[in-house]
Amino acid sequence: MRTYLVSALLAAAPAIAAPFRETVVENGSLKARQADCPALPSNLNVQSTSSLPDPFYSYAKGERITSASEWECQRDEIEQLFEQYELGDFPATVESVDASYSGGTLSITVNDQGQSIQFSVSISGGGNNAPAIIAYGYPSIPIPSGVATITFSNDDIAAQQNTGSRGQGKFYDLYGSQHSAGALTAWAWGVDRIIDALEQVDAGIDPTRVGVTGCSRNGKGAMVAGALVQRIALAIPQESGSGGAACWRVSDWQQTQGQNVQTASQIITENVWFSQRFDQYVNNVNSLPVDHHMLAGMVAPRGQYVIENTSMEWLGAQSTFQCMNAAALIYEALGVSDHFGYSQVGGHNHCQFPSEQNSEIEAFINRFLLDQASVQTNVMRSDGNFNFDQSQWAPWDVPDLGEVPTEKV
Ligand code: MCU
Repeated sequence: MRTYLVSALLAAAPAIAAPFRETVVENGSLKARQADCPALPSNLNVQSTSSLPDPFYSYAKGERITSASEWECQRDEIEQLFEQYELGDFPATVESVDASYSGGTLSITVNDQGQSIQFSVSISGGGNNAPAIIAYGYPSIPIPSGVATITFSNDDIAAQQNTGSRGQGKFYDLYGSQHSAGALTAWAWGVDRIIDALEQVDAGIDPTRVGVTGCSRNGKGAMVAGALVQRIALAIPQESGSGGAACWRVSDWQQTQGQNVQTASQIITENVWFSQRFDQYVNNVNSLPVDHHMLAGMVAPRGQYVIENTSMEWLGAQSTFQCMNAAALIYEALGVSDHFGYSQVGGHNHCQFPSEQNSEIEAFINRFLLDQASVQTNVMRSDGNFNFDQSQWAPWDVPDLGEVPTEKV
């Protein structure tokens, strides 16, 4: 059992204007706001917009960003907006994490604010510093040999039975049932702690090569974990639909076209995935300063392969297509278009991975978890009859920000 005191390291860490904050404190769960990022004004003056908000506009600066060196602060600003409008607070640091590993079980104790909680995940197929994929619930994608599977019972961290699950689960045992975080945020916090634990004990896993996946409600979770946990190298949200790869604005528009699609106003009546802060916006999503192209964009420049299913009307097939095409523009602006893939194939049941996507997912895993830098990961496709309507949904200019520095390409 090893204890790792993040707060001690934080105190010792000089205030470095590092391009990526994980590099400030090694092996830690540091997620402090960058002191050198311009602060968000207390009054945002959000302009209502029926198209997707401009992801390059900085409220803190009062203008658009123009260079990749500004991306870290912009990503951080977008995170603050998501926390404030949809997700609730993502606890920045924890006091300490204790971890032990034995017989395929990684046991994790998190101590914070005078409380502690314990949870464990099971690891199969690791060893010798292998990469791994954290699967929410169970994996419903093919995971190749050479890549371990870490099974994460995310429901233990935050329950998701129905709206009565609000404030239930280990996250809330630690932080109180009134904490603003919705379940998606609480699960991402759990992922952050799993990586803390992998950094502390030798569980046969390389903590710098960890992906995350989940399907459906857990697919929403996988996208949010990729967005909030910057130590995740590859996000693979599968059939996440509304609340994940769909944009609220496009889903509302689809509903006006007579489709039976999940919208913001419905989703908060179904479950506790989002913070209660979101409730006041669901009937007027045009007033949100964000939409989910920006959630997916927060993963940039890290790897992301988004899987959707054209046969599921409820997920918002058109919405995820438009939304993820807009997200791809964020990767494009950063000069890393091929770090993002979108693949939408129907004709199969929900959460059943069709074999025709095998080569795509393999490519993303090979490139971002198995360090095969030369593998081609250009994927943007749908078997639906859709065209990206950029002038309707993403009418802003895509700047050439220059390439953002990345470790894994
Ligand atoms: C696609 O994710 C959800 C969806 O948001 C819900 O409306 C539906 O009830 O359940 C889906 C799911 O998680 O299916 C397993």
